[in-house]
Amino acid sequence: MAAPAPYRSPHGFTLLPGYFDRAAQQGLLERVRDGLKSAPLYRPVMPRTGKPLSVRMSNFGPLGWISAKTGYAYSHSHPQTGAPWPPLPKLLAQLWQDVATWPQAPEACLINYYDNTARLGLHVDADENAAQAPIVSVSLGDQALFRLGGPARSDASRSLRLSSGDVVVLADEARRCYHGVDRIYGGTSTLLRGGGRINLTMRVVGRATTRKEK
Ligand code: MD3
Ligand code: FE
Repeated sequence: MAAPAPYRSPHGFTLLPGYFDRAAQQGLLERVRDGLKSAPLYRPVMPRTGKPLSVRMSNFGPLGWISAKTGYAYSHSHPQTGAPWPPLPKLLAQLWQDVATWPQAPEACLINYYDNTARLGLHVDADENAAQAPIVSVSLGDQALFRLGGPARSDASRSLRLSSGDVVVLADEARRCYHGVDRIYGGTSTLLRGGGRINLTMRVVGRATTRKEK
């Protein structure tokens, strides 16, 4: 009798636990706070319904991912201020160079802020024309219960905790998998005064700005 197949992480999923030490996390956080001065966190709304997300967002880089009543898009400017997004901090550009193994630099870095009640429903990241390029993620602050499924919404999923300083690289098959954040564990980190969690995801967008109705 064959043993049950082991549950394998999708090919291309790499978790680098504790990649950034506390000092580096603090440095990164300072850069994020600088950027948020000119590009404040805003609360995106769902396409069509206009229902607000619980996660608040902003971006670094020439392009930023936005969600509005009209759809998801990559935009050159902040939806509320109309100003261009702040440049990607050097520390993050360096991280991409060190872990992405991709010739092109990231064009967008989405900043997600979760308070202790925020969550992010299961979804795939499909608004990038550069669908082959990896995504690199950094977690700062409170731990998150992250869920990673397969390429179909109904595929089995597994959950893992992401902690402050963790880096995740999503390439190949993993890049196309469903994922979400089921909960934040308040009080598990002292990095963010006031608590909560920041997640940064660097992406190559490719070609022109997209606007897709979903
Ligand atoms: C797995 N962010 O911004 S980061 C997102 O913790 C997003 O804020 C989550 O999902 C967060 O779109 C997860 C890790 C991550 C990022 C992109 C992925 C995992 C992924 C794309 C495909 C599969
Ligand atoms: Fe995602």
